[in-house]
Amino acid sequence: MKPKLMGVVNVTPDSFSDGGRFLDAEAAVAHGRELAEQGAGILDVGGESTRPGAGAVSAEEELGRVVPVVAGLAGTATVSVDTSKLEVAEAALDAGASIVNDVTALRNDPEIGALCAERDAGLILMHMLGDPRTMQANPVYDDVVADVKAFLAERLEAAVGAGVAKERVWLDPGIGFGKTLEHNLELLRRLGELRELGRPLVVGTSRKSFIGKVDGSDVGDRIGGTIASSVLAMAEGAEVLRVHDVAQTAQAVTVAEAIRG
Ligand code: HH2
Repeated sequence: MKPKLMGVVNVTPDSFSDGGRFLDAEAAVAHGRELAEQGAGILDVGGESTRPGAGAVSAEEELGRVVPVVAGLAGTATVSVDTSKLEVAEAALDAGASIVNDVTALRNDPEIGALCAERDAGLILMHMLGDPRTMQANPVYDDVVADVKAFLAERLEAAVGAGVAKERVWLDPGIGFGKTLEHNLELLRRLGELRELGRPLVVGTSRKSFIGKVDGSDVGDRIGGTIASSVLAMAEGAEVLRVHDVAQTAQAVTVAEAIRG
């Protein structure tokens, strides 16, 4: 099955790859519309950077960044909000988002589970070791794939316990979130094992530093690595690919799908 593309719409001054460029809400909405035209079926709007070492943002500030962009994009595509804060998730759902993308998998604000249940919203649960300030310090796993799988299984249970329909939950191994280069490569190589959890997999490799660690490329020059990793994730069963470069990834996915038949 051809995966859906989730286009990244960052409204932050400090995102690692496009920080500051779309701070202006109007520009962010225009960017989101362009990504939808290029083939993004989902637009992921985020107002807090999760870059390693990034500073925290208040709920008020994050809300101010995210809500006008969600409202401007609702109706253009399915909108997800990339947040770990209950207030921001709630305001974004009010403004027209239908998915909450929580990179803390309900650990920061467990009540996001009840909110999604009540609104029948989709929920993305992502694996992260530690938090963005500390996650890259010295990540250690017994077996990174087994550990991530056990974590996601436990978080899926927590979401279902909070009332979220299992069918509304998507799972994400969290490429780059508390992982060494080897951890990231191993997760991508063995992604298929996570399909045993029985939920669609979301994978975000776009422009991430593991690509630069493989070939020395800078963040602005990682489209090739993004496409290679996205297409291999697709071959391993990823159903959603979270990317900045939608047009190029859409072409890659379309050609890969044509070859697979
Ligand atoms: N990666 C980032 C942010 N949110 N959400 C999911 N589900 N999966 C990911 O892999 C993921 C995510 C980091 O990328 P980006 O949004 O470009 O950077 P920043 O967090 O600095 O805005």
